[in-house]
Amino acid sequence: MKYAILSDLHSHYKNTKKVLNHIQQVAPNTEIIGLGDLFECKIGKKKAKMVRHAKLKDAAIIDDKFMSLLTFPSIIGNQEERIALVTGDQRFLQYKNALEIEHATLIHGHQIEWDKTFNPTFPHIETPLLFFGHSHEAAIYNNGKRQPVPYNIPLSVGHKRYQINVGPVVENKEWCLYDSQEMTVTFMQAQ
Ligand SMILES: [Mn+2]
Repeated sequence: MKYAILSDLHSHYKNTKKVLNHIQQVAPNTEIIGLGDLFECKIGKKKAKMVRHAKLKDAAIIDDKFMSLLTFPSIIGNQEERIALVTGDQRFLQYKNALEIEHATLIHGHQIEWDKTFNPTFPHIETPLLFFGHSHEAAIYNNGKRQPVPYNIPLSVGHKRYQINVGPVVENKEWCLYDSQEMTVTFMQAQ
């Protein structure tokens, strides 16, 4: 089965549309899954500690045009958690913390421990592959060791342990194609 995995949309209509079009073009009939931060919370981390019962329009960037693109399942990101916190709107908590697909675990990445230089310490998981986002930087690690990101070339992952940061939709229009039959991962970028 083929999966198109995308993360960190941050309510960006144009780039999300471009990524979805690119997926449609190069990998039609692919199962699309989001890794969270679908929406942009307008209230910062610090301020959010003090804010409750905010109006949705004051707390998040959400419009019908962008909503109409969200036809695929997603897990939860820190933006959804914060929007739910400051507005009390439970709809933003409808997403799971993690999802397991064939040989792969999907998380947003805010559950990962990041040091000051944004080096992640990965949690122990059952599957060989871990897909995540959050830091807005595509990356691939084999057993925790970082390697250069190959774009547009299917990387054969076999059943080795790889941790894959799919990169952000919002700045870079990036996404990953995962083929669970061939066991390949391809980093993609829409133009
Ligand atoms: Mn994000």
